[in-house]
Amino acid sequence: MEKIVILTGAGISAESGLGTFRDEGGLWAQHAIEDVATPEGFARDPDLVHRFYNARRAQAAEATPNPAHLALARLAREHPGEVTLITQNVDDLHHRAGSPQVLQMHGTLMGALCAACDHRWPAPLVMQPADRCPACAAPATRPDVVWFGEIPYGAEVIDPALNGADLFVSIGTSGQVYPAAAYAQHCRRLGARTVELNLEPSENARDFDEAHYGPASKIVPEFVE
Ligand code: BJW
Repeated sequence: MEKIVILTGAGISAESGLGTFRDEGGLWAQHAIEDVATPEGFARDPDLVHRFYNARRAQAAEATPNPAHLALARLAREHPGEVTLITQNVDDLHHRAGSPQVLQMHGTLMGALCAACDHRWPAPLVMQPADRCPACAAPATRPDVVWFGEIPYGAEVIDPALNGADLFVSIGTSGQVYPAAAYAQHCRRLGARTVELNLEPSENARDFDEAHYGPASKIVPEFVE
C-alpha cells in the first residue's frame, strides 16, 4: 500500500476565486504581512485584523470547490488509509469537496480562538475585538489561524505521515513559508518520490523529482487520473 502525503497551498483555491498571498495583486499586495498575520499586528490593531479575516471568511463561504479539490477528494475515497491531506489553507474547500480527512496546519477561518484561555468554537460570520469568549468571558476573540511566529497545528499527525511517505505531492504553494516549505526535502531524504504541481516553479522547486506546471484545476485531475 503506497502512502501518499499531499500538501496544498493557496494556489489550489485560486480558481475558486480566493486570492493567493504572494502572487501579483494577492493578499500581501493589499495588506502588510506584519499588520494582519502576526500576533503583534493583532495586538496593535485588532479591528483591522478582524476586518481582514471577516472579509476573507465571507469570500470563502461564497466560494465553491474546483476540479482540483474534487480530484483530491476522489483520490482519498478511492484509496482509503493511503492518503494524508495537509493544507496550509484556512478555507474549507477541501472539506466541502468531500475529502474525508483534512489537516489544516494553519488553522481555519471558520473557527474562533480565545487568546486568553485557548478555548475554540465555531466562528460567527463577523468577529469583533469586543466579542467575549464563551468559556472564560475574556474579550479576547481572534480567528483560529496560525500567524508568523506561532506553532502550526497537527505536527503529531504530520510528522509521522511525512516520515512514512512513499510519495509527497505539493500543490499550489510558493514554498516560502516554513515548516511546510521543508517537507519535500525531508520526505525526499527519507526516500519518497516528490512531485510539484504548481502554476510556476516554487521557491523549493529543486526538492522535487518531478514537476507539472499549469492551473491546478487542470493539472491536479490529470495527475490523479
Ligand atoms: C497556482 C495557481 C493556480 C497561483 N493553480 N497554482 C525556517 C527558515 C526561515 C524562516 C522560518 C523557518 N522556520 C520558521 C520560520 C518563520 C516563519 C517563516 O516561514 N517565515 C518565512 C517568511 C521565511 N514560519 C512561521 O513562523 C511558522 N511557525 C513556525 O515555524 O513555528 C516554529 C516551528 C518550527 C519547526 C516546526 C514547527 C514549528 C508559522 C507560519 C504561519 C503562516 N501563516 C500564514 C497565514 C495563515 C492565516 C491566513 O490565511 O491568513 O499562512 S502566512 C500565509 O503563507 C498563509 C499560507 O498558508 C502560507 C503559505 O502561502 P502559500 O499557500 O504558499 O501561498 P502563496 O501565495 O505564497 O503561493 C501561491 C502559489 O500558488 C504560487 O506558487 C503560485 O504560483 C501558485 N498558483 N494560482 C496552481 N491557478
